[in-house]
Amino acid sequence: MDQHPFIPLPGYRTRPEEEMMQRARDFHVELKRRRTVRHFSGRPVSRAIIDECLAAAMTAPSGANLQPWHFVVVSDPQTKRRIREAAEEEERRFYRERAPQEWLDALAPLGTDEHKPFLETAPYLIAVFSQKHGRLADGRKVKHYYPMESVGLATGMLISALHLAGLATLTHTPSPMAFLNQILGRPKSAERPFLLVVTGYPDKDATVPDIGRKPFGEVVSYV
Ligand code: IYR
Repeated sequence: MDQHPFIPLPGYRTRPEEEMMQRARDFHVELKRRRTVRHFSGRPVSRAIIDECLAAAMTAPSGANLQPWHFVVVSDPQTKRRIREAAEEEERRFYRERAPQEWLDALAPLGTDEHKPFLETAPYLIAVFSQKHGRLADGRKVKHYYPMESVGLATGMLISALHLAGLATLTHTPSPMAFLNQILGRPKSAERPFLLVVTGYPDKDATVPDIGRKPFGEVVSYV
């Protein structure tokens, strides 16, 4: 394949260092306010906002720029119910049989269990799929590289965009998630469900666990 034409870096401008610091700080402060929320209001959210956030997610870097992702935005109540029922069935097995004690102990402080009412209350469930391969117009397969890493980056950008827009999110990973391929009609051979981004306004009585983050110096080293 021919190399793409190369163009001058579009839209880049240098900024005074003070402005850089202010922007970095503002972004940090804003992201620090993001919390995983498990109590959603049923208040509808305009699809245009979701689309804008998805468009932001799709700017993520990806292996060989092959963009190995697909997003299914679910708002249909019947489909949400089917997803809730399937997820709760898996989660029951997880909490009662499959999860090793060590895992249950790690989750205990967060108070999660097999009940997932938010899968019906939240106006949107965004199912993120990672694609092992894509298809050319003529049906030929195109292998994707680093799909998990790429989709992880896009999902991080998606939850940041949704947060910045003023919405609450919950990254939910029912395990196993193969039922999502079936319910949402996505090809099983090419696509793996990555996670569900439960999206909406927080319930007015929403609470979150009082947790923090590791100290900076523990997480960052300079060499
Ligand atoms: N998927 C289960 C369990 C769970 C696992 C992890 I790792 C979490 O950070 C939270 C929950 C559930 O959603 O309840």
